[in-house]
Amino acid sequence: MPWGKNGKALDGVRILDFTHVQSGPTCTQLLGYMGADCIKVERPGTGDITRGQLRDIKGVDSLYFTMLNGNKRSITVDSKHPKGKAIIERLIKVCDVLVENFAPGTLDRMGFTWERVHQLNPRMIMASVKGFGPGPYEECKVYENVAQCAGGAASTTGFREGPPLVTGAQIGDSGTGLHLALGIVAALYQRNRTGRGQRVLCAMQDGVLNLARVKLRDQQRLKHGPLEEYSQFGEGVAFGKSVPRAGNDSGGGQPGWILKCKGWETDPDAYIYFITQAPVWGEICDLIGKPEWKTDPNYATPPARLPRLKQIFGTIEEWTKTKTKFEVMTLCNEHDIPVGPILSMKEIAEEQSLRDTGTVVEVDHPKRGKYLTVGNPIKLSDSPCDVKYAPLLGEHNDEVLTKVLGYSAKEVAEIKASGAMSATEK
Ligand code: CAO
Repeated sequence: MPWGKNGKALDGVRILDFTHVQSGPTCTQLLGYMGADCIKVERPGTGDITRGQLRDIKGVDSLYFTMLNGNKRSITVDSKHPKGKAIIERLIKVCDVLVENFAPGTLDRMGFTWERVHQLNPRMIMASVKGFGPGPYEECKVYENVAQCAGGAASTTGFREGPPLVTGAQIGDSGTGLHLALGIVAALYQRNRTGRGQRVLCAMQDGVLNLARVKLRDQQRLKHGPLEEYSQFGEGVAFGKSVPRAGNDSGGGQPGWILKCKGWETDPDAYIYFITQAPVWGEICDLIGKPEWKTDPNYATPPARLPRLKQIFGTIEEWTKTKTKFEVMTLCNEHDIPVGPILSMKEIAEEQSLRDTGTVVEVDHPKRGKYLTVGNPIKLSDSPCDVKYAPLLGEHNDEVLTKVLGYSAKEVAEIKASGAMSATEK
């Protein structure tokens, strides 16, 4: 059967996309990549605030926005205007999913409580990202790094001697968007049986904690003794009451560390992540010129190596420093030794294999011209992903009003004259 003959996985699913900034848009963009029709409702005039943030080209939607809103349609609706509310109600009736990540209480203030939405369309799935789940912080606004801190990631990231650290990977925003997308697809699946919609809630704190669960594992292990795979164990530094920051320790059962490679003095990314995986320990010893370590009782077994990881990685580094990160990668892979070059964003942007798989995609935008975005990282063999440019603000106003909502030309003219879809004519 030809690839993609059956359309896309989420063909026929229509989404009322009330998202903004990053967490919600990540979710709906993914669903759009999988074929859902995402109708993004934006505030007239400005739209999603990110359109104007971190702009690189004057007057053109930012990359922040365009890289998170591909495969969507945009309509501008003032949700506080009576005619705007009427449009949203109509959208609720014809859509399958409402996705939003407003601050707590915002949607209720607009008049779209879960009860109201459910009454308008009992089949609708209403999916929300919030910073925190029910509890003491549920009313709080939350951004990426707040979630990283409150979800346990920051306290366990960085070096022991330094302060907590946030990571560049947007595990709070994009990570929670991913969780939400899974919740939506599961709710759609359940609706096939029950005919009923339901609420889906992902709190960013929960999403981060889910991704940091190995650290909660270690928290519990601490009760029974030191964490021997942490390099601080080998360095003789006592553990406190909480999981410490572990630098570049692997966090798993196979010790690893980031090592310098040739050119590190001038190139900030001339490093490699090196894992001393136990099954290939012999190959590692031969490769770095330490064959005697294979039988030396101080190095031959994983438990014997744990207290001397720093020294072991120091010795391996003497070897990696003589080669580029790509040479180390090639040499190690010949022996199935797991290593990973530290790739800069420049290298990733230029990496042909990522272009070939559609993970990095060049998109043509009517105002910006060509830009790179991240395509669908989830590859479905029978659901091709064609990445489309992020819509201009209100680009699909007429199309959605007439073709999706069935307004007549006269009604469209009245709506427009009322100011419900524009920032100025109220
Ligand atoms: N028409 C009219 N008004 C609109 C509108 C529209 N189409 N869309 C939004 N608005 C209004 C809202 O009604 C709200 O007004 P009120 O406060 O008067 O009710 C106002 O815009 C602000 O919306 P908001 O509260 O969601 O946005 P904010 O800038 O105050 O806060 C954020 C932003 C991200 C902190 C908050 O939305 C939030 O905590 N979201 C949940 C967690 C989350 O997703 N965080 C991740 C952000 S990065 O991905």
